[in-house]
Amino acid sequence: MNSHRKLITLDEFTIQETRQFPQATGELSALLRDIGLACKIINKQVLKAGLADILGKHGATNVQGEEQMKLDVYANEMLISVLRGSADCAGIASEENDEHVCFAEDFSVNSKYVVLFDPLDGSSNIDVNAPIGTIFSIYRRVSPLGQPCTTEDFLQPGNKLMAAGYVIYGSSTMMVYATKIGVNGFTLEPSIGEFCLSHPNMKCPEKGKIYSINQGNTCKYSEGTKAFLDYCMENNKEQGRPFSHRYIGSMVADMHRTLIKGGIFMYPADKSNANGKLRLQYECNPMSFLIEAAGGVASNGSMRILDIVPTELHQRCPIYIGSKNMVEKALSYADSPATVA
Ligand code: AHM
Repeated sequence: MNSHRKLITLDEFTIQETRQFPQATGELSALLRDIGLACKIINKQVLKAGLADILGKHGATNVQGEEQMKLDVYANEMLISVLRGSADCAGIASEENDEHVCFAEDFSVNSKYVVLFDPLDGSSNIDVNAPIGTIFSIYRRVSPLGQPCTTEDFLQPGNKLMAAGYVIYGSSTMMVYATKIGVNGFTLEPSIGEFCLSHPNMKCPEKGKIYSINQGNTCKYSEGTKAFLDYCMENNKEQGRPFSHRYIGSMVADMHRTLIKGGIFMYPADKSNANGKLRLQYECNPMSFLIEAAGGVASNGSMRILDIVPTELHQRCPIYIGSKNMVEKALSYADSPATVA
């Protein structure tokens, strides 16, 4: 790294961003910093994941006599604990909890925002040391201040999001988040324990060449999805050869690549899952908000994901997301790809 280049930390960046808006109170920025803090603590634990068997199996006690927790449970509890202590969060909803949690402290009931998260997405990848991540999103609550938050605060469509993003625990740890003004990425500098701006103003390439899907499920896909996959595997018009296929099976990692290199990530409906697998409020909406802020496109096969009005906290949603050219191409095969054959 050029030693003369000024390091801009996440904290400094969010403060500078707030100053651009004279009416901003700094509460949203503070919340982003709190999420960053929780994820730094989770990262420390993720780095030790391979040592679980050495330190003691889950359900057992480790050498310090502390009970070992599954990493996704640990991540969930850490996010809840940090956000409960935050002056800027009225409550949370987590993929790991059946119901939302309202924080009862005096400062919480007067907080403007609620946070939704998938604490450890792609957790089946932990055992094989592949990238995993935390996905988060922030809504301004619709319930009155001074009272506990309500279900309605968490069932808002993605087009009402104030901010959303993810932390990827990969070969380096990065936090990428979007507000309506753009997408920025911060790499964790382990020696100082700070997220530092490394990817300013991220844009998803308009044209991509990579498709990302669990192709092993092809027999269950609709005829439209199968036809699009055939197209991806042919010498297509765009590049005169087939597209490349990449699938990590960890949405954060597959989306991080899609954001940087372009392409399409899909988790369509199939014969066994009429709405696909991924959750609207914890995975599809935050990623759709982020990719749109980066110039990309996100659809459920028939409509913009951000315009779907959620009816349940844990509802699932098919997703086609990424570079404009590839998502539009996939949707052109929509007889529809979201419709199960
Ligand atoms: P999880 O909540 O159990 O981690 O599942 C979510 C993950 C996503 O990260 C990923 O895109 C998808 O499930 C992979 O599913 P599949 O193994 O069916 O391809």
